[in-house]
This record gives sequence, C-alpha cells and structure tokens, in this order.
Amino acid sequence: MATTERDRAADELVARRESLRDAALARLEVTAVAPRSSGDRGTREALSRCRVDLAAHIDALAAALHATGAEQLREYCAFTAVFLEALGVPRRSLGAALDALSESIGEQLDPALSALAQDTLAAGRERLCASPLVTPAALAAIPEAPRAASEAASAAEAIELSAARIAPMSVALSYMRRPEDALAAGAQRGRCLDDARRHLAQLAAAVDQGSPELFSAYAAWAQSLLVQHGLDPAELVGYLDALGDVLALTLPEHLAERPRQCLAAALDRLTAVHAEAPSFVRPEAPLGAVACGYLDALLARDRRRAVRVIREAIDAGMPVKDIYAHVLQPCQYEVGRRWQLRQLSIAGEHYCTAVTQMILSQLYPLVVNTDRAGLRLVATAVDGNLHEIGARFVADFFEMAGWDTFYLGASTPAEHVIEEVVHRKADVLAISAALGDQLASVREVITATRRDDRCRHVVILVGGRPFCVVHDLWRQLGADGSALSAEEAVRTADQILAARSA
Ligand code: B12
Repeated sequence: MATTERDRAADELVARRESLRDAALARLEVTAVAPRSSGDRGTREALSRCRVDLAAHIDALAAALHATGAEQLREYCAFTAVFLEALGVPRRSLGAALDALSESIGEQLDPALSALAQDTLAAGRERLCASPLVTPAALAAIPEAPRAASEAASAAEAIELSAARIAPMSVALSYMRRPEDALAAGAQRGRCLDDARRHLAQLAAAVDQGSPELFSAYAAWAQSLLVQHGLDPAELVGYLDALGDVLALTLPEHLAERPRQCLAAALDRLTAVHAEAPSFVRPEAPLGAVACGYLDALLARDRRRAVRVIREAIDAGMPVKDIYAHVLQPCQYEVGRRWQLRQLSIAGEHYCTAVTQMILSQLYPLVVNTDRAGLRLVATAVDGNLHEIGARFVADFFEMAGWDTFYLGASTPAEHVIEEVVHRKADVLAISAALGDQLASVREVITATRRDDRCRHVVILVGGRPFCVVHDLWRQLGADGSALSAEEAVRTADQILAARSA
C-alpha cells in the first residue's frame, strides 16, 4: 500500500514537472541563486540553469520515491550542493530552491501524496545542514578562488590550471545525475576524485597532442579497469558526459573545441557492454608453448621453473630475439592484462616483472654481438616513466645488431639524458613512454635535444604504448621516427641513417 502511494506521488511529480518547476521558480528570487556573474547575460544564464536544476530536483525526488527513498535523495542533495558551491552558488540557494519546490508541491498535489513527497524532500533538505557534505578531501579540493582558465595559452593548460576545481565539480555533477553511483561508491568517494584527476591528466595530454584517439584508448582501458572493480560500465560514460558539461562551463569558449572532440571520441568508443580483451599468451602463437610454460611458472610464483623454461628453450636453439619477442614481451603484457582484470595483485605483477628482469640479465651475455656496427645508442624511459623494460628491449635489440648501447633505465630527467647523449657520442636516442601523460616530457626531451648544438646529428626515436595507439604521434612530437617493437626500431634507425648518408 505504502509503495503504491509513493509510486503515485512520484508519477504525479513527473507529470507536473513543468508546472511545479515554474511555480518554484516564481517563488525564488532568481538573482539570489545566480552565480558570481552580473548583467543580463548572467541573470539569463542563472535563470536557465535554475530551471534545469529544478527539473533535476523533481526527477531526483521522483526517483527517490520510486526507489530507496530518503537516503538516495540525501546523496543527491549533498552532491548537488558540492557542484553548485564549486560554481560559486552558495549552499543556502539550493536550500531555498528545495523549499520553493516543497511549497509548490503542497499547492499542486493531493494532500496525501504531497505529504509523502514533502517528507522525502525534507530528509534531503536536512542533509544540507550536515557537515561535511561529501568527504573533507572533496571539499578541500575546490579552491576558494578558481584560477583563471581564461589566462591559459592552450586548452591543455586551461584544463591543468582548473583541474583542482573541475575534478570535484565533474564528480559531483555525475553523482547528481546518477545518485545510484554515489550510493554505490559509499566510502570510496575519495577514490572517485583521484580517478577524476587521472582522467583529467590524460585528457589534457590528449588535447595537447590533438589526439582524440589517445583519450578514447585511455577511456576504454579505464572503463575495463573500473568494471573489474565492480563499477557499472555506464558510470564512466555518465562521468565523461558530466565532465563535458563542466568543461563547457569552465573553459573559455575558444579553448573548448579540442577537449570536446576528445570527449566525444571517448563517448563514441565506450559501450555499456564491456568486452574482455583476449589473452596475450596463446599456445598457437610462435613459441606459444614456451610462453605458456613461462607464464604458468610466473603465476605459480616458481622462479626456478621460470628460469628452467627459458634455459631449455635456449638449449633447444631458440634465438634470443624470439625469446624476447614471443615469450617475455607477451607474458609481460599478459601480466598487465591480469592485473587490469584483478586476477593478479600488484605484488603478483611486481614478482613476475622482477623474474623477467632477472631473466633479461641472465640472457645478456647472449645479446652481445661481437660484430661491431660502429654506431651508438642511448635508450631511456622518459622522466616520469617507471616502465623500464621497453627501453631495455630496444637497447638489447640494437646491441644484438652490433651497436654500442647505453641503457639508462627508468624515469630520467631531460638534461641528464642530453648529457649522456653528448658524452656517449650517440647516433640515436631512443625514448620510451608508457602513458599519455608522459608525452609532454617526451616533447621536452626532444625540444631540448634539438636545441643543443652538440646533438644536431642525433636521430631521435620514440616508442611505447601511446605510440602504438596513435601511429603518427611521433611526427607531432618532432621525433625522427617510431616503431611498434624493438626489432622494428633497429630497422627504422638503419633506414633513417641510410637516408641521411645517401
Ligand atoms: C611491469 C609494469 C609496471 C611496473 C614497471 C616496472 C619496471 N621495472 O619496468 C610498475 C609497477 C612500475 C608499473 C607502474 C604503473 N603502471 Co604499469 N605496467 C607494467 C606492465 C605489466 C608490463 C610493462 C612491460 O614490461 N612491458 C614489456 C615491454 C617489452 O613492452 P613495451 O613497454 O610495450 O615495449 C615494447 C614496445 O612498446 C616498443 N617500445 C617501447 N619503448 C620504445 C622506445 C622506442 C624508441 C621504440 C622505437 C620502441 C619502443 O618496443 C618494446 C619492445 O618490443 C604493463 C602491461 C603492458 N601491456 O605493457 C603495465 C601497464 C603499462 N601499466 C599500466 C599502468 C596503469 C600503470 C600505473 C599508472 C599503475 C598505477 N596506478 O600506479 C603505473 C604508472 C607508473 C609510471 N609513472 O610510469 C597500464 C597502462 C594502461 C594505459 N592507460 O595505457 C598497463 C598497460 C597495465 C594494464 N594492462 O592496465 N607498471
């Protein structure tokens, strides 16, 4: 009986959405809810935002009456308040809007239904008095005075300047639209804010490169990861949608187009249905049996067996290059995939990676080629990149081709890379990046190397995951070339050097 009444109250609210909204609007002193803007345009915008907000409040109330009731509306109110506060609209304005709505409901609905709706609304309204509204971290992240994105020279810079404000605003807005996500997130909301900051950093990187594809690849990856953490795949879609709206409000118009394109590409790519990527290790692939045996040993945490599998393959005459390309690399990718699917812990990934690094050290004597090519390579992971195996593979393949190689390992600052290039008299500099937000550092090394007179002749190659996603990224960053694998990297370097000396 009670449920039916609640449903009827909800249906009435939706049916009367427009007249309730207009009546509430008439009760409100619109300028009191206007954001910190003035003049006619500001008032018009405030009015239209207020209309949209009131309609959203009515829908949220109806949804709460249909579903779980007061708790859902309380969440809605909390996040709406955070969102509006981030826009410069004080919390009391939301309270005033809810009061106006409550009075309009009292006037327009039949008394029994009106009492039900008003009780639920009052519970939500009450939440506005609770402090803190969300998590202290979320509130602290909204700066008192937002920095002026309008002063930014580029869209990427504008996003970075306003990230501290955009992140909580976009989380709050997406929760305002999907209160069920806020409820599901529960105590994990602080993490949602961290995720939002990561999404923004990747968006800024893609915008900086003018590459929507880079961001859509990231979004697809992030969605699959979130799904493994039990989140609804639609949540990221909803979040990106909200982010688009927040950016439209925050960024100056002339900088809004590129971020919009990146978000549109990501939203196009994300589907509510999550398809799991297939394994990187397959028995039918070249050296598939060895790869399966090696992966098995890694996952069983059996280091001795892992070493034995590789030694037996070498003893059976399998080339070191093939062990790298068809065993170690796919197994590392598979380790990453399993981490992403939450089938492997961080400790498990670290263990497997440590074993692979140990195997690489053991194989090194077989890597050294006695026929010298008279050419020199410096290979490094760019500043901020902790993934060192890609650059190490590249260095080892050049070494196998007879080059003298200088492998610098993880995260090396630009000025130190250049000193090394100069002192080692390098012909080629190989730079490795693993994530989109490391591309700005790649550009920095390239620019600094080009600017240095001592490095005029140096061929710069770039590679790693982002370059596998967007194939002409290397050109945009000003490199001389790129390659999808270490083996191809040697061929590319040879071709560029041959073309130069022709
Ligand atoms: C091991 C690992 C780590 C280790 C690295 C330890 C170490 N000592 O290297 C640690 C734990 C540090 C780590 C950290 C992180 N990681 Co990680 N990591 C991996 C993993 C599982 C394996 C990397 C690897 O060894 N690959 C093997 C090498 C041989 O492959 P490669 O790097 O692609 O290199 C080849 C080509 O790309 C190319 N190439 C590479 N460099 C160059 C350079 C040039 C010039 C050229 C021409 C070619 C070239 O040739 C290489 C050989 O053929 C990958 C999974 C994967 N798919 O790669 C995830 C992965 C890259 N990591 C990932 C993530 C998210 C992270 C973290 C953000 C996690 C976190 N929340 O902290 C951090 C970021 C750290 C940072 N600031 O860089 C994601 C990236 C997803 C994305 N968005 O794109 C991946 C793909 C895992 C996954 N499936 O989700 N990670």
